[in-house]
Amino acid sequence: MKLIQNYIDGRFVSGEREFADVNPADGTVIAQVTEAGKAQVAEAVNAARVALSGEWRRLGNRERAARLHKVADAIEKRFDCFVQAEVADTGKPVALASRLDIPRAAANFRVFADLVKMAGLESFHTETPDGTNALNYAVRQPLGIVGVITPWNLPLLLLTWKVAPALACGNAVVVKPSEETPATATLLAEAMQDAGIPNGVYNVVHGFGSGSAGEFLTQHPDVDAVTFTGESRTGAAIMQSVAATVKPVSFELGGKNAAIVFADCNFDEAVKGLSDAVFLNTGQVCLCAERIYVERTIFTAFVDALKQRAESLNPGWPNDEKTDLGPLISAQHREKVLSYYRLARQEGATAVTGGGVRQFGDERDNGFYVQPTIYTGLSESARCVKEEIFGPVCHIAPFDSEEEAVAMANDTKYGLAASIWTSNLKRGHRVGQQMKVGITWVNCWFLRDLRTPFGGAGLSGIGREGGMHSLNFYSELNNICIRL
Ligand code: NAD
Ligand code: 6OD
Repeated sequence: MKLIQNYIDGRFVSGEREFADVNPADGTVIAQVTEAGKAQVAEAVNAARVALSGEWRRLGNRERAARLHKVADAIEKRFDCFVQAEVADTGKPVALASRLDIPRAAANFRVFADLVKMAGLESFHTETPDGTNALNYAVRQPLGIVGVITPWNLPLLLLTWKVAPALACGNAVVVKPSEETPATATLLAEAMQDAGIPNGVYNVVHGFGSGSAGEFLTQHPDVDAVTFTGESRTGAAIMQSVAATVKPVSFELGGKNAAIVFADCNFDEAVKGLSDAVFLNTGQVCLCAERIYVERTIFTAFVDALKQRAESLNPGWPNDEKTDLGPLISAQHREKVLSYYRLARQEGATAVTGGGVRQFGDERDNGFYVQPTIYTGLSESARCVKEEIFGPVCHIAPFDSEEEAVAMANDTKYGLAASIWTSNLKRGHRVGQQMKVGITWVNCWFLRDLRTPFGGAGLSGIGREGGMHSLNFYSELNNICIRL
């Protein structure tokens, strides 16, 4: 059986305990994973500290950037290995991992490598009362050791989205990938070795959250900052954990994202775009639309068209190129999604399509597939309209006026993303600017430019990453004031 190990100080190391890595498509165990105990997490933090005073500290931005490009080269060289590891861990369609997850991992390194070379810094000429004047300028310094904790839905994409800017800024990292998807973080260590990233700069500790590697990392007094993507509830626990040592945090958390579809939209594009926004990655993308508000005059036609798209999806083996809907990540997550399917019925929803488990009559019935599902008829206060489900499911409700649509879209404690579908660009700008979220798309969804601010309001997060926002989080600015 394959063993996925921790990676500490440039070495692949085992630990005291192991846990199983399960293939969500058929429930089989595909690997054993080494769980890092408290002492091993401390070893990783120590290795990172030592690395910070070695060769890594002496490299300028240009040389660090060159090595990050080499990491991207090394990911591309192992493209098929990364795709296969991600597909086996997550059950996502191979076409999706090849198109999105792995290319984005390489792009994350390239973008932040280029950005750190180009980025300027503030400077001010300051007039003083005695007329001698002063020059102020800021320099960027690494934060030190960054603890990186990531989820299972886009494992390598989200891990590298944080590791790449952290390394670009000269930090060392200790990453704790999700226990559900450990493979690609360890594979990335090989790419780091190829690229000449010094030992101790990139470390991986595997394990769980509370009482395991995740908590040991956030509580470690020598970790200088924590960057986390995951559930809002976990964000709250991590916040408590880092409070004692006052670590800066960057949190990318959950969402209950709305889409607003106006009658003047390009109907076919809206249906296609929202089919992706609901069902991509089996609905396991934090940006997915779980609430769709449709102008009443096109409500019935839109519901019918989205139903047709849902029913034309091709659930199947992840490695089949024709598959466009994989399983959910785990038995536990499937039980959570199915509990919302049951709750929707209790709350009085109409199931337009789906609402149950997908059966195949083969080994996939031991995996974690559910039916893509569309509900209508719920009240805006229903729990299924308020709480993040994180599956291939949405609720569609009609609206009569722009004001009503905006009010319903904003009536949530989350604030991650929204999408607006209209041919009236004035309306697109006007409604977009009223959304209480970190990211609004107009006539598109999940269209990314990595220089733009990315993050959420309310329960959806703290801070912004992307472009200069990432460089600002992953570095400490030291302002130098010189009397002239
Ligand atoms: P999760 O919060 O359960 O786990 C995320 C990571 O945190 C895992 O590595 C886990 O082991 C670790 N963890 C759990 N408890 C911890 C603790 N007490 N201390 C330290 N670490 C701990 O999230 P998940 O189920 O893996 O991912 C799904 C969630 O992530 C959804 O809510 C989704 O919306 C959110 N998400 C948000 C974004 C974003 O960019 N905003 C992106 C992807 C996923
Ligand atoms: O595209 C990104 O940079 C990003 N952080 C996406 C998050 C997706 C959530 O599942």
